[in-house]
Amino acid sequence: MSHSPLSPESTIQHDTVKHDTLFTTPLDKAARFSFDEQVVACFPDMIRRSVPGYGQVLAMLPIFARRHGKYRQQSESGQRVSRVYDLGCSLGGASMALAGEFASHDLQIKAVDISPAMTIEARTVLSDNYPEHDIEVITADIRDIELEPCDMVILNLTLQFLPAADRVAVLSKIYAALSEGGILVLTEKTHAFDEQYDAWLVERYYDFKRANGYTEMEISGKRNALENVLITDTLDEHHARLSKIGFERHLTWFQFLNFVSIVAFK
Ligand code: GEK
Repeated sequence: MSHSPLSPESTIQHDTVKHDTLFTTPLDKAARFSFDEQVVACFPDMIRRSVPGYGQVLAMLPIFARRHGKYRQQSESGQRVSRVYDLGCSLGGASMALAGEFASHDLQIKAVDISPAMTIEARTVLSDNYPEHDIEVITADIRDIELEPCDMVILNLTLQFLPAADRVAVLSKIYAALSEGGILVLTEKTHAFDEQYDAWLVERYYDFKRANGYTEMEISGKRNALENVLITDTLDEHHARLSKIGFERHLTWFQFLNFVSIVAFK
């Protein structure tokens, strides 16, 4: 399968991708969003229709990797490689975007997700599409794993699912693992500190979802299910935390409504 790197559609295209109909029936109030088989089946459709700029962010990852992955690491066979972590990989959309733009021997990708339903599918999709590439899909909690020295870490819409108290520890571990010259790409849903701005951004975000075919019931069902599961920070909080951890330079390179992506340089 080939993807046009700058196409917003450059995400996983399965023959079996289901349309996201998860919240078309009223949910039990206590139902919480979880990354199970039901979500896996419609995930590529869901993420493209729910995350403004998802395709554009993925498309830039190989471009960043080319600039900052300088073959600083060594693979098991002794080859110089750029090692990239895709943390909270879901179905491996970011890993797919990277593998598609690199020769198999240049990159070593380690894709990690806590949900076995996600990693089972990610393993199949990645090995079907890039059988020659050095890609390991690991089922684990990113709070528990040790990271090998690496050139780039991708946290694409993942940090927001960790308890707030655990975020510094995970980011510190990433900072420690990155080689000098390496980067962290951190993409997150955020909220604005100012209530009026926040209300405007949230309303326009719901307009974005409506424009992508979601109904009022689906929008409110998802909002309720994500309550206390997806906990956003403000953009300022993200930058302050990165500084505190030790990143001297970090900038917001992408913003689309309440979704932002930051690059932090080691
Ligand atoms: C993409 N990055 O397509 N450890 C590991 N994984 C976790 C943890 C944890 N502690 N908590 C949540 N996850 C992807 C999209 S989705 C974003 C990322 C979304 C995983 C969770 O299982 C899910 O697969 C992923 O983080 C978040 O580029 O659905 O909005």
